[in-house]
Amino acid sequence: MKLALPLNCFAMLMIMACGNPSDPNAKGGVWDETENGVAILVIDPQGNPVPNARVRIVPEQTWARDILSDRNPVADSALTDSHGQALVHTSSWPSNLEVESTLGMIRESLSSPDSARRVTPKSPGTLDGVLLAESKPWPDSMHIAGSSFVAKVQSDGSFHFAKLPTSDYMLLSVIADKLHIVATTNLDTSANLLMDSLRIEDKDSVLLDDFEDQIDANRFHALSGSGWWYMSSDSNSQIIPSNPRAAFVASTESFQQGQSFHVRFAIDSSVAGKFALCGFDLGESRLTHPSTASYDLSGVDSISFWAKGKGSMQLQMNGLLPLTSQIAQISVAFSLDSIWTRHVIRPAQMKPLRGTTTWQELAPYTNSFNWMSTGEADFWLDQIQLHGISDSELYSTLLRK
Ligand SMILES: [Ca+2]
Repeated sequence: MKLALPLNCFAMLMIMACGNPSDPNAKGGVWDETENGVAILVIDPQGNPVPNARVRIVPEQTWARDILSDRNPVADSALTDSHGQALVHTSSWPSNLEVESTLGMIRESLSSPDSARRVTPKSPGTLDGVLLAESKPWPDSMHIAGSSFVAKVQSDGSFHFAKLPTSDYMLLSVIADKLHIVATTNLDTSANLLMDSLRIEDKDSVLLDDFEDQIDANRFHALSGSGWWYMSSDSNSQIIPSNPRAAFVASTESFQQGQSFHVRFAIDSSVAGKFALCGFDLGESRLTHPSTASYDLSGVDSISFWAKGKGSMQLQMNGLLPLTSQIAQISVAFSLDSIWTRHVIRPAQMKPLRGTTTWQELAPYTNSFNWMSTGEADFWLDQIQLHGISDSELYSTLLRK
């Protein structure tokens, strides 16, 4: 999670402060109480406490089960007191914190209990959507993954979220007792977002990323977590720019006038063994342990992406084989053209990178994709797609009871 580091650091500092016996403000008891929850302080931008703010906590692990069972996914809720403080409890992590007050709203993902969470609500946005007639019969309601937010689908196929905090969101509906992914989006403060012509169907492909948002994770981040990352053989082998988010480029060179991923590989290829790679996890699977997070790609019949630039690249697919707990990799080499070119990779083209793992062995346990170069390369990338599988199938482990 992109927010994890600064927030955890903040929590650590607060815990240290609480633990100092000479600190007159020490409140060890609060920490005891929040071993299974969050102590929250809601303040306005001037630092004044916000009383009567509604605080809710929604565990990610039980969210799908609760929605499919027609139960409220909120584990606990409370109102802030006159000091702007409230306690909410859960023993299930990660969980999402939702705060709603007259001042506005805020939503945060927490990976562990927190004894001193300090938040300032901001103006909410709205989200309106319209389902296409051909998607009939329409579901009764539209849910937002990992949240308490739900909107009724009207008889004309429209739905309306009157107030939502800034966040990235995944919209889902229950159809025939299964959760289906409808769309992903991200909402800014005070924005009024309209998503029309929404389709509910089991598509036979998954658009993993088109780089049209500013989130340095694949399009399913709101459900699965995950991010774009770099890795290199040594500190002199680099990918530029060094921050993946700075690599999202909207220019006349981008794919179909949109936003694309553009980096330069700066690698001294005269020295053997040097490389750099950029890639993303299909999901962190915050619901299991990160080291066992994998997704079943057995149904995938091809992987496609658009690329251009200069240099030689490899697409690599990585997984963790459960029997041996070994990281397995398969890969395919391709050259970059100066014009946007669609690359379609079929399973048979992917060869073992280390050892003898085949596509058939690795596909059920895939956890990430990356693009690697062992020399200088100018690399544009867009429209990364899996074919032969739907998004709801790919993330089915996160969408069932
Ligand atoms: Ca794009």
